[in-house]
Amino acid sequence: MAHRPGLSHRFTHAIARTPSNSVSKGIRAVDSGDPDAETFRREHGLYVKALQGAGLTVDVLPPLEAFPDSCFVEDPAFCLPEGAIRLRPGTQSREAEGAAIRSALENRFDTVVDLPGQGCVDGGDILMLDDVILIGLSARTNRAGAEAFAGVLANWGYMAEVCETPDGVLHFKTACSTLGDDVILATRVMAESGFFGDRKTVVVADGEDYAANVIRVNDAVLVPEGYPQTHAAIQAAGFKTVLLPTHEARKIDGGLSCLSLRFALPGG
Ligand code: CIR
Repeated sequence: MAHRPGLSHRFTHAIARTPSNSVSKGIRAVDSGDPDAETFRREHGLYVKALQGAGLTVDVLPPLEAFPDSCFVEDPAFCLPEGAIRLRPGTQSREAEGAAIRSALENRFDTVVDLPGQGCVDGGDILMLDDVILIGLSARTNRAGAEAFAGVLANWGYMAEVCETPDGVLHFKTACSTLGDDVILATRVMAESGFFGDRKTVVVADGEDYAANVIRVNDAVLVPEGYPQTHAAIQAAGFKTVLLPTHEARKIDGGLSCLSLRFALPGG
């Protein structure tokens, strides 16, 4: 596909969803205590403000008590300037989140398509760069889903590559992010994986793997607070940063990318 400078980080809009009270029951691999819904909503409010501060119009959807993980709107959909794709999350309790987000997608996009077939893809496994879209196979994204998704992308003129997310990592983007401008932030394992070709990588400091999930939004990189060495490395690479608290999201394996769908609409 043609190199599209800024595809990975120049956005005009975002969709987010306020955490429900049931977020305290969100899925987690290791239990380190339930997130507190009030505190989560406070942190989420700062997140939405940071997206707005970076220049985005943010649609904040109401909480969904029936879906504890539904504030992680990145997983049931993927958005491009051409349209939105409803995905099929690869864990049973989250399957119906795709239906729940449809009207919000239709509100912003003329074209909304469903992932064909029966395979599964979580949006957390999709890393959009300026010249390729990487799809990580994981416990949530299977090959059938990845191939069906790559087929939709091909129809829209995008090239995809399928990669293997390292064992023990929830989503591909749990362990890497684009900083934009062909620079990748990655855990050591991901940086050594070969997935990123000859792109420059900034390696997350030892013991700070959670900080591999950041988001570049226009001129700023949103970074979780509490990971000083990784924060310094991102700044040293020349990026302007905004620190945000993600303490409650972290308790249920969520990070900054998971909390929004970000996209650029033609005409802004
Ligand atoms: C889950 O396990 O599905 C949620 N507790 C966390 C989802 C995080 N989403 C993401 O990394 N894209």
